[in-house]
Formats: sequence, C-alpha cells, structure tokens
Amino acid sequence: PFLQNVLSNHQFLHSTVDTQFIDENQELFNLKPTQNRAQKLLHYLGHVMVNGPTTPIPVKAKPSSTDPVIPPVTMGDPPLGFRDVLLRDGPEGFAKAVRAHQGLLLMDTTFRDAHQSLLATRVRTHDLKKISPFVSHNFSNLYSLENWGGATFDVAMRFLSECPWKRLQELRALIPNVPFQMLLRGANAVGYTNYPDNAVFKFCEVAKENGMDIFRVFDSLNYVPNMLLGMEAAGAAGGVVEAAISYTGDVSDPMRQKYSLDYYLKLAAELVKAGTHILCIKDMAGLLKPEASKLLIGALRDRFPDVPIHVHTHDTAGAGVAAMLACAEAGADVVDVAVDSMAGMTSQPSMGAIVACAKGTKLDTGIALEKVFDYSEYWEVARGLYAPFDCTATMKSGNADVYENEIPGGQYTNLHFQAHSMGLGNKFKEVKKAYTEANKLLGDLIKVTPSSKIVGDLAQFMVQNNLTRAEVEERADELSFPLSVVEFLQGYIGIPHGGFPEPFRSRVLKSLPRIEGRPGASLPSMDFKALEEGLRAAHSDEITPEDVMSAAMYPKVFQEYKEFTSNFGPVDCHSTRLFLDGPKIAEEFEVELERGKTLHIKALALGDLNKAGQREVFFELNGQLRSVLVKDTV
Ligand code: 3PY
Ligand code: ZN
Repeated sequence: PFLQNVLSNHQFLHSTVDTQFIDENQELFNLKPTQNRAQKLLHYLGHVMVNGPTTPIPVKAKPSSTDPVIPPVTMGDPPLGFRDVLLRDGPEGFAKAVRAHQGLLLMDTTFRDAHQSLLATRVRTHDLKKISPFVSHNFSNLYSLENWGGATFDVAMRFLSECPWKRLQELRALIPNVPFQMLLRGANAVGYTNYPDNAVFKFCEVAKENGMDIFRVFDSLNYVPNMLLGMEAAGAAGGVVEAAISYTGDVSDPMRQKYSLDYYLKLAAELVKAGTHILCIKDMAGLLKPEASKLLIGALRDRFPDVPIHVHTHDTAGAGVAAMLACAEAGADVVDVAVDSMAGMTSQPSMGAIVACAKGTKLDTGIALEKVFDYSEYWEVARGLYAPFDCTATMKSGNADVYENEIPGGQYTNLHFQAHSMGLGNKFKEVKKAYTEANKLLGDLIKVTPSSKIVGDLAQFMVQNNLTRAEVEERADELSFPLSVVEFLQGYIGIPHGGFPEPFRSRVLKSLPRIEGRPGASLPSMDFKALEEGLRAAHSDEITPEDVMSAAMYPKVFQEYKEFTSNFGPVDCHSTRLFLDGPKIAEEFEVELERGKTLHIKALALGDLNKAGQREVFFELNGQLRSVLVKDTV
C-alpha cells in the first residue's frame, strides 16, 4: 500500500521530486505477491472490525461461532458417476442412460436453489468446497448437482465479492464425477432482462469450458422463441439441454383453463421437436399437487416415452415430498431435492425423506440414508454461519396460500423479508393479496424471474399507493408505473401466453414503442473485443475470458467487484464468520491463502480515531506485528 500511495502521488507522478534513485534501483519493485496479499487480507479484516460487514445484513443475528465438521471421506478417487457417462457418450448417450436407469434419480439443489430460497443466495464457495469431496465420494449416483446460475452469479460478485467462475472451476476440480447443472434464464442468461443473442451463446460456451454440464433453460413467460435461443446456445456449447416448462395454475382444476394440460403438452411437443435432451417441469412456486403431478407427468410420459423427464418444485405449501413421489410414480426419471437441513419451506423437498420413502420400492434411489444424515449435519451447522440471512429468523413455516398467490420460492422469502424489514410484518398477507391482484391485472402470467419481479414490483406499487386492482385499471393512463412493468408491456422480455392484457396495455403505453416478436432479435450484438479492451484499460491486472463474461452480464457489479478485490484481495479464503463479522480482539486464527500457504493471524487492537478519520488496526501475522490504516465510515 505504501508503494501504491507513492506511485499515485501527484508530486511523484509530475517529477517535482527526485525519483532517479527509483529508476536506478528497479529491485525496489520486486514486491513479494504474498506479502501484498497478506496486507490486503489484513486490510479487509481491519475494515470489517472498524466498519462492520461489507455486505448488507437483513436480519439482526450473528453468524454462529461453531464451524461445521466435515464428515470423513475415503481415500482415493471417487466412484464413477453420470458425468463419466456424459463424458464418454455425449449428451444423447447421457439422456439414454438416464431414461434407462432403474429407480428414481435425484438432482441435489443444496448448492444453488436451496440457499437461494432460504439464505438469500449467500452461501460462499468456502463452505461449498469443504463438503464437495464428501459429495463426490458419497453421492456419485446423483443425476446432477445444481450449483450455478439463477441468482448465484450476481450475488457471488455483488454481495460475496467472489468470482462465480472461480467457484465453478474449484467445485469442478473437487467433484469430477457428478454432472453439474445450472439454471439458465433463456435469453436472460443469468440476468433480469434479455441479452443480445451472441452474449447468450458466448456465456454458455464459457460456462461449458469451465465445467458446466447440464443447462436447465427456461423463459419466464414460456415464450418459445426465447427458450429456443437458450437451448441452441446450450447445445452449441456442447452442453446437455434441459428445456424447462415453467408450471403455473393447476392442471387438476377444471376451472383453471388458461394453463391447461393441453397447454403444457403442446409446449412440450415443441421443445421435444426442437431436440431437447431432457424435458423439465419447473414448478418454481410449488404448485404441482400430487393429483396434478399424476395427470401432467403421466400424460407427458405417454406422449414422449423416450425423453427423460425431470421435475423441479418448491416445498412452500408442504406437499413437495408427496408431489415428487407422485411424479416419480407417474414416470418422472429425476426429481429435485435439497439435503434435509437445507430443505422444506420455500426450498426443495427433503432428500432424506424421499430417499427413505423410496427405499425398497421400484423407485429406490440407491443413496445411503446414513450419508444423507452426515451431509445434513454438515449443512445444519454451516447454515448457522448464515444466520444473518436465514429466512427462519422471521418465517416460521410454509403456507398453503401459495396455491392462491403463486409466488415462486425465492421471491416468497424475499417478499417476506421485505415486509418485515419495512415494519410491515403483519402486512405480508396484504402484500401476497396485492401480488395476486397484480398478476390478474397483467393477464395471469407465468411467474418466475424476471416476470415474477414485474408482478412483485406492481404489487409493491399498489400497496405503497393504496390502490386496488379496479383503481389501477381505471387510472392506468395517468399512474406512473414502475419501469419494469412498463417495459414488460412494451415487450422487453417477450410475449406472454394469451397476449398482453388489453385495454390495460394500450392505456399504460400510449405512444411508447412496442417490440414485435423476440426481443433479442432486435438487440445489436455485443462487441466482446471492445468490451475486453475497455476492461484491460480500466483494470491493470489480467482480464480473463470469464471476466469479460461477468462484465457482459453485470457491468456495474463487475466493476465494483474489481475495485473491492484491488483493495482487499480475494476474500474467499476467509472463513464465513470472519468474512461477515471479522475477528474479535485477541482472537487467533489461520487463513489458508492457497494450498500449503497458511497465515497465522492474531487480532491485537483497534487504535483511536485519528484526524484523518482513520483507525490503525494491529495484528500479529506469523509472529510479526503488522498494522493497517482503515477509514472509519461508521
Ligand atoms: C431463478 O431464476 O433464479 C430461479 O430460481 C427461478 O426459479
Ligand atoms: Zn426453484
């Protein structure tokens, strides 16, 4: 830092000081990278000690001080798994093997959707890596491990200050035998709006190169042109294409005709015709009741006997285990579960429950229940580290009202948090009611990221302005609607099933332009060369193809992430408690910078506030006194 300060000093740069000795002694610049990294690491810890967490903390709870115990793992290579089949036989051969498999296969969502739904997506690579060898050795017969995509990409950089690509690379190295699965929001990739086509293609290509195997592709309106784009991109990258139909309504209710059995069957036929390797029913809100499961999965099984069927759900109402068993009985090949301690409520149904219920039947998963218990114990304790984000701080149970409001799992948790943090805890019911009304106003949409956010924005607007559905309809031409709602009506994310709601749309848009057809088709291609050059100019360190993709998806978030790491270095080496809360005075701990390079640190003292508004924070680092100056911003 001293040298950095010198090098950016105005006088120094403008040669009003004699710097000849520097020119003559270039060895002054031979700084040891580890020393520099260690200093940044202390800077981070000092910063947290002085100013508190660097990430917003929604809940007043401290991370637990107990670290999870990693269950023992046998020596040697892990057993072969479905990834070995995929590498050997390609996506088609993989799909055939999945379809031919006897018994029920599982996808484990613990590394993605489960913590997206329960812990605001905050689980860090640090804690995922620790349990990865155990997963590889004991869950080698999983269909896949969902560990990427959805909100994880954005949150990794924005709130955890870590690189999502590095997560993928590191997990890949630790779990070579289980296929990795990601959630791709079709033409929205891992963002909230449509990207140019070439960005979606490039994203999939780089994801595949970094170890991604299966791409679950959905579109938030089930808008087929957007889905086809995502499927093509995943397929062109050499990935397994898992086209996902987002499920809403209730096919077992004859009164609900907009999303009927026929609607789903027709959609499935289009996706199968387009060559999907796997067909997925994505029940993002947990609306698929056992009776509906029988009807829908039974009909799909009959119609497409050779296509593997994979079902995703959330357990918000509490019927997830029953529904997934009904799906399996009706012919689904794979269902989604999360490990017990990360399951239930707005997350996926419990792995242990399904493994136990299927045991000894024709659906037997072949997974050892004792290993599920060990896995669950790890996560039960690890979950305590994320107490500041845990939805159970306020949410105590699931709720069958989801069958009415149809709010997706992750969003249900978010809205619950928001209602509480705004002091509207007892108004959650009202928020849910407004969501139901907002959905009707918009024509009864499929609701999943990003269409769910649009409905949520409209609901919030209605609650804040105390407006009923009838009032919004009546005053549609004079109200200032949230931008997301206006853009949705302009056609920015595609065309909803049954078309846009009229006359509401025309009254809101008036003369605003409308996009005809697939939005990505009219977006100019992204200039990756220019983007890369810009990044190289802005950041002195090396820019990788992965960085370019991060910047393509989230330009501002990536910029902030780079600024953060140039100050604090990579922070994924810190344990989660230290990352969130920093050390206590006199606490001694170790930080592994890289394999074989461990720093022994003791936090010694916090200095007084100086005139420049800074505090000196003192540490002992490998036995030597070190200090960092931190601006006190509290
Ligand atoms: C996401 O898009 O992040 C989802 O989890 C949708 O269900
Ligand atoms: Zn989900």
